[in-house]
Amino acid sequence: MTEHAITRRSFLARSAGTCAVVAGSGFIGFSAWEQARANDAAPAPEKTAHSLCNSCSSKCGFTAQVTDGRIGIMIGDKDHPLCDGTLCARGYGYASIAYSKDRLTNPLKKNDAGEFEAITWDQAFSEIGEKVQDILKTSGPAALAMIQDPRPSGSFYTKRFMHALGSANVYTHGVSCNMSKNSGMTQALGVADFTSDVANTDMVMFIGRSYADGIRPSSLHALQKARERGAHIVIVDPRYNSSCLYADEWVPIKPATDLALILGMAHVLVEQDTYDHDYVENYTVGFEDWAERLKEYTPQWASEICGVPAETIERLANEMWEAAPKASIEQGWRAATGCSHQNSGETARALCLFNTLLGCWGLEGGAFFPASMSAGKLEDERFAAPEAPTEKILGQAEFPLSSGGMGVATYALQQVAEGNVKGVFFYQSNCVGGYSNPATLAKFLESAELSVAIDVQMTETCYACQYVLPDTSYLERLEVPEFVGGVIPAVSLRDRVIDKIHPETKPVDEIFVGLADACGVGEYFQFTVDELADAQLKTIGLSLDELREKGTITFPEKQLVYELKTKWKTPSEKVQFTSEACENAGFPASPGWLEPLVMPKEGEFRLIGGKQNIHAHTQTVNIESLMAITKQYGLDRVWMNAQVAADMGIEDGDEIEITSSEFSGKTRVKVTERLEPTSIYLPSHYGRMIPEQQTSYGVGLSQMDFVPFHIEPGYGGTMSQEVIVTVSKVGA
Ligand SMILES: Nc1nc2c(c(=O)[nH]1)N[C@H]1C(S)=C(S)[C@@H](COP(=O)(O)OP(=O)(O)OC[C@H]3O[C@@H](n4cnc5c(=O)[nH]c(N)nc54)[C@H](O)[C@@H]3O)O[C@H]1N2
Ligand SMILES: Nc1nc2c(c(=O)[nH]1)N[C@H]1C(S)=C(S)[C@@H](COP(=O)(O)OP(=O)(O)OC[C@H]3O[C@@H](n4cnc5c(=O)[nH]c(N)nc54)[C@H](O)[C@@H]3O)O[C@H]1N2
Ligand code: SF4
Ligand SMILES: [Mo]
Repeated sequence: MTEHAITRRSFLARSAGTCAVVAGSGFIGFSAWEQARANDAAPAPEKTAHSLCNSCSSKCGFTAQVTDGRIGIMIGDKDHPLCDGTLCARGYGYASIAYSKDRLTNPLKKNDAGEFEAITWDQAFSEIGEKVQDILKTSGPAALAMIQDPRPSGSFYTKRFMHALGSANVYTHGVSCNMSKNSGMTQALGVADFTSDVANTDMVMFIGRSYADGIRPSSLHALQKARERGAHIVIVDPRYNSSCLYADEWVPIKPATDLALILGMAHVLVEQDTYDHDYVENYTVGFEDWAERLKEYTPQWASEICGVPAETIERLANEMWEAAPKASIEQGWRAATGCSHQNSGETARALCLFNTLLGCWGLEGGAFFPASMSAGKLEDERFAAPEAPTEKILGQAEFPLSSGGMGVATYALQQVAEGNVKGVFFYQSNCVGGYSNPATLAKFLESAELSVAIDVQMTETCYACQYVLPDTSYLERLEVPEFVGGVIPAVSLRDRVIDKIHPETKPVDEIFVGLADACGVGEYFQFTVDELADAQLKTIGLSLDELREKGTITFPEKQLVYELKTKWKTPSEKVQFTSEACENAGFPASPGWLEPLVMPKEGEFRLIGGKQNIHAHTQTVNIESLMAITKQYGLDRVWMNAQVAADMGIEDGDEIEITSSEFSGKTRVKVTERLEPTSIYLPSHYGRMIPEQQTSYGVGLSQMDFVPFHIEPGYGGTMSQEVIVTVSKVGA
């Protein structure tokens, strides 16, 4: 038997477990595919280099083969905790951004007619530097803000630059992602994240989280293992999402009402006295307060709000208790707990407290807290950090529960219109296109004295700015090492894979050195990124050369050990059924029912979003190969419940018009039984109206266009699904 034949057979065998997903959601068994490709006859690469995917925040590590100066085969790292040996379709597709015909190639400045003109880097740096210094003189450092998507060098350089200028205002995309989840969890547990041990669980409930759509490879692998082990997998979602292919049960729910479901399940366990008494007595505070509050939240009460039958609520609670401690509700990411509704933060808090009743914290099959590793302190004074500003990030006072590390970016932009913020930078962020209502955010930015977007392609955010600076693509630059938490933590490198393609682009480190020099704080940037990366690695006994060679290095000595977690980083050092900070922010001490901001009436719908496994946010729809899949399967269609559609005389494939208070748009409909009747589901990625993005221009509708600008009280989330729409058939 030839080597190729063996590969082919193992390819087929290893693909078997993922066949169902191929049919349902449009991707293949990647690890098998990678293996098969790697072993196929291909031109010998002239070099290999290691990088981190830049398509989503998981930043999976991979080794790339380079042939004729172009990237070819990409092989995901087995040791990378999030990649787990597999890249997803977006990861492969997105690599072609380097060669996109729509790349930004020169610094641009908007002229008086509102059109962009190419300028030199010297002009860009000196004009931006002058304006920053003016703002500092007239309004002080708090009048500057930086909005960035946390990537290795991006995080380092943006923060250092802003701190050097004296400003604490460094924001992430958290407001439109996981801000309320992290903040609610912090109130209950004192940490912002936990990981359900899905691979080893006996029962797991997913509430508004789909591993097979919102992909992180390691999570999807864990789900596959749970399925193979015969774990009880429950998906609570208004939509039969792609993860339902692995599940025993789809529980359709009215969106924005998950809090009622969780309170109803908690009521059952507390009333029946079936919860982990030992854990609750020894390692928590405030249980009596929550138990008292839960009395009114019967399964019947919850059912009327969330639409899940009372018997199902009771059964699910009991099944979770029977499986405990090898059971948990998974934490979610964006949809139910992250940022979508007025009650997202409180939903996250209640979710943690329900898991506490199961006594599952830290145990195998329950929920754990990933092990981590980081670089030590850099001794060389060239790297000494500028003094951290003493003020809090702007918005912390107004949204006291918001996770300080992320900041309420949308509030910062609103403060531009109020005249309190005068200069705004965006690094690798399509804030205007995706954090809240784009028209409102763009309007806020009109008042800025200075606005700068650093990107690789023209976007809604670039359009709204005065200056646009072209970064290299991620394949063309080295970044600082990325430390990744997991069962076994690791460090991984994004290295230069290919040579720079457009001579007038600059990598992130050089852009910030140039900006810092022009703004008068160049003394904090007297090193190259190579020197910095090497110095960081030296603090843990490694070197840049070694990491270059290996790509990802693990720390097995730091491996996670399962043990009941009894110490918490909360003010009481216990799990907090009651939180003083929540009370001070106007919430009840322990979480109770909180109405969503809006609820659809007869003839109205809530517009919900959700990821598709071949796209990431707003940035991959302009990738030709990925858009080709969208077009082939009509993935840009909006979903509508079959019964509702029949009642309205709407048929599959019809063009419909969707209207909210902010926007009206037409698109084709997918009529389906896979959606509960009060929702309209709009896939999250489409509706880009940037002519320079030639591939994505005008395909589908953008969820954010429909959403009013508002901010979740206390927690700061963008409430991206607090929007009512009506639907009509075009031409009817
Ligand atoms: N393909 C892909 N994968 C990604 C990303 C990406 O852009 N594309 N981005 C990464 C990032 S940054 C994130 S934040 C995660 C997001 O990961 P997820 O949070 O899993 O992503 P979503 O698809 O936004 O939401 C999950 C599901 O929630 C459902 N849903 C919507 N509203 C509600 C509700 O009110 N209640 C309940 N119970 N369900 C609801 C949606 O139908 C959807 O199926 O994905 C990560 N992985
Ligand atoms: N419409 C819509 N809105 C969303 C979402 C969605 O799916 N759809 N998802 C929500 C969620 S969960 C999140 S986490 C946020 C994500 O919000 P963002 O973090 O803003 O993510 P993207 O929308 O993908 O925009 C990333 C931007 O980075 C640019 N970019 C890509 N590579 C590089 C690079 O190498 N250098 C530089 N300088 N720029 C680069 C892209 O061109 C793009 O403009 O959006 C939220 N809002
Ligand atoms: S999950 Fe996919 S898109 Fe995200 S970093 Fe990994 S390979 Fe890239
Ligand atoms: Mo996100």
